[in-house]
Amino acid sequence: MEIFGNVVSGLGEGRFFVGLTPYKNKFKELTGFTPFEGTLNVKLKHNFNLDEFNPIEFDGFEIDGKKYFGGKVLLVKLFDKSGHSINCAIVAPKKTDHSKKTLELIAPVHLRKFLSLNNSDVVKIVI
Ligand code: FMN
Repeated sequence: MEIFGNVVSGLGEGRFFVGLTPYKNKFKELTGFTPFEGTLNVKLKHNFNLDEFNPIEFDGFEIDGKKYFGGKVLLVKLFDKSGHSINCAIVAPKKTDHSKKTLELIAPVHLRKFLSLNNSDVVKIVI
């Protein structure tokens, strides 16, 4: 399945969460890569239901009495418009500010740099 969307900016909160050691370790275990500390946001034209693709669930945890939510990840491949690609993963935390039209991606590298992406660039996600 192929999905097209546009690169958009987030609030930069994804970076904080992905940088937390328990999330980092979980993503390493579930995806095989240590995630770059940040997420790439991709806005779609339509709502996206990750559950249709059998995502892997991960549990939340607590640090110093603060609860962090679990969520779901799905391994995908991201392509830029020139056809360059990289294996990465969609992350859907149980609690998020994003609508069902925005996907958050994690990868072993800084995706904006690796694929020279700018806001509004079209990308393809292959599941
Ligand atoms: N938001 C929360 O309020 N509580 C959480 O426990 C939480 N866990 C998250 C875990 C991960 C791995 C990610 C990527 C996000 C999490 N969020 C959580 C969601 C962020 O608050 C935010 O909605 C989202 O990451 C937007 O980031 P951005 O502005 O960088 O796009």
